[in-house]
Amino acid sequence: MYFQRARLIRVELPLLNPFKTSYGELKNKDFYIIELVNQDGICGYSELEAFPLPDYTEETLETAIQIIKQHLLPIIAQNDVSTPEEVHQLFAWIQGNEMAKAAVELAIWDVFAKAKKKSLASMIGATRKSLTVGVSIGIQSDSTTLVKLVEEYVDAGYERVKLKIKPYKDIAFIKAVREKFPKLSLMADANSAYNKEDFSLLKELDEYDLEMIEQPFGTKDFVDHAWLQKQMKTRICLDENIRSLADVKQAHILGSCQAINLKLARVGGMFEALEIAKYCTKNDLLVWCGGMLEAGIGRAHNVALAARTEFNFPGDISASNRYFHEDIVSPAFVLERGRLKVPEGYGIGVEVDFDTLQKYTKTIEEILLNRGRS
Ligand code: OSB
Ligand code: MG
Repeated sequence: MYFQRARLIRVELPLLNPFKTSYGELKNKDFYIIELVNQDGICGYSELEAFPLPDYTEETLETAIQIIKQHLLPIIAQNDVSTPEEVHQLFAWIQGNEMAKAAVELAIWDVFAKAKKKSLASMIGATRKSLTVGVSIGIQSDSTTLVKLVEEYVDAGYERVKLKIKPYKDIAFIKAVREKFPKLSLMADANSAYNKEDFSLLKELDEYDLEMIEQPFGTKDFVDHAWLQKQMKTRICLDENIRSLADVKQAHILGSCQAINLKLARVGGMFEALEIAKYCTKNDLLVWCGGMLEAGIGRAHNVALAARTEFNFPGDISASNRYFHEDIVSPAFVLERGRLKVPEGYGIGVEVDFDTLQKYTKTIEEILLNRGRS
């Protein structure tokens, strides 16, 4: 297979509510849609999930789109690709830049699935028809507001709730939610806001029967996380630390965590994600599918991944209406009795809704990839 052209569509989709983490606040979902077209005119789609600021990982939308234009698309223009797995190898000499790589690789997976007339889920060996899912809730002004919000999501059918925390926006919030919902599957995500000196706060959190505490310490730290995990009943989950299978192995061998938040964008795409999921299952690490406020295309990729049997814990894969007033795919993802359906159509199984997309499109750049080919 070879690719004729690409389109890079810059999109700014307003969030229904600002999303606040320990390190910042987002009001929009700023992203690019990558469209790749093969020699037969089959179109594949993905989202570039990097953020405007280098605050979650090093990449930004600007750095990632440059890597895509200057390095990744030229590789795709110069090489025939006979399986989507090959893409990972073609990109391997480029260090880091996982979100840029994932964006191109995932669009290619979509093209291959469509060319084979298969759903992306079946193409990657995923067998579930529907998924139970969770919701991630940003830091709120006070615990009364938070408890009300949790109630709305529980009523909507979400089976697991993740609360963003940071020092002193933690114990009182978790306590209030836990008192109101004694049996709820509940967890906390610190996005690296703590360090060893905050041990007493984390030890207090250990008493609220949380499913896990996600990424308490720094994004490059494996040693202090291992120190912490040894002293906590609650599972530690790593998110920002995990860019590759090698990181998962290191975390496992050192005992830095008992759970892995797996995000396609953060590990460079589907090939690496599948390797990680298999490794986790083999080594008794809980693996679950995280989220990056994806719009419908990214959400579809996540749903396909989480439909594999390695994923036995509800992902951060909520319905389209958790973040957006309208989604850019049709049909949008809806929660039905607490579950999301795994699309069965070819490829990602949802259509890009270009009428809606147009309203939120900032720029479109087209890049020809088949110069010099007949
Ligand atoms: O840390 O998991 C995270 C969103 C953006 C960046 C990082 C994270 C998140 C979320 C939201 O927690 C997950 C989602 O609902 O998409
Ligand atoms: Mg996280």
